[in-house]
Amino acid sequence: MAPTSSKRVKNTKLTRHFLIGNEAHLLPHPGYPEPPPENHTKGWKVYVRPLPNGPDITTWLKKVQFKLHHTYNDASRTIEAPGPFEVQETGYGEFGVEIRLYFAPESGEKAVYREHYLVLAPYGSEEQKTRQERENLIVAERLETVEFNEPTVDFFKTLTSEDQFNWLKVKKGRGKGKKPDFVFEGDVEPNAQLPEKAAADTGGLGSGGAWSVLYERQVVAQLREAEKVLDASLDEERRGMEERRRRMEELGMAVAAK
Ligand code: SLL
Repeated sequence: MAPTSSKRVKNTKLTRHFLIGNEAHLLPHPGYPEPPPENHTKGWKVYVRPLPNGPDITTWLKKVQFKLHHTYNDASRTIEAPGPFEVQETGYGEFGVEIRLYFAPESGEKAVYREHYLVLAPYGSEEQKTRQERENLIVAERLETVEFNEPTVDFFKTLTSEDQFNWLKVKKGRGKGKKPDFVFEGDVEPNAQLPEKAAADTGGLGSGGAWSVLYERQVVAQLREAEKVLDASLDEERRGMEERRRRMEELGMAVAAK
């Protein structure tokens, strides 16, 4: 591997969205020990996951540490990439799971902390609770965001690479050289997040590439420019109106003075 560059890409912020949550079932439930451990009435799984159609999170997420309630043996559970970043357990009570996210080494970023409070009992409207009970499934998850400000050059490269979407694609035979081609099949498309840069983007507006963050920035810049022009002409219009009003007043006074 090439030596890691600590050079940073200026004026650039990359964000990644992902999910933190838990699912829970009343025991007994398939996939959990039977009989359940004494006093344990719930089976649950706490997790850090990519968005269903989003880029691969292992591009930036290399390790997740889940810290459970101290009543658990080995309360600290560490999951390395490629994951899945999840911990399955049984228990009786809810508590806050402490979650530490560790980033790719080339990012030079320190680990960040999140907390997820386990939800093991039905919640929401009566209708929602009834459904959760009927399905014996509770899901409590939320959208999370990490921001990488002025990422290192190497990290920027991995975070803008097309490969991040390969996990949504199907391997198709062999492409040019030795690499397999990855192609989208069915209705799975990476639509949850704009790619930083369109695959075939040669830069510039109207270059025919897909919508991307780069393209979006250019459009925003153009709109700002247009807004400035419009503001200037509005100002001019306002000055003109003021001038006309002043002259009419003068005329009116001239007429009244006669
Ligand atoms: C509560 N404050 O009382 C919480 C504590 C404890 C969670 C929740 C069993 C651990 C084990 C378990 O569910 N601990 O027996 O290994 O609701």
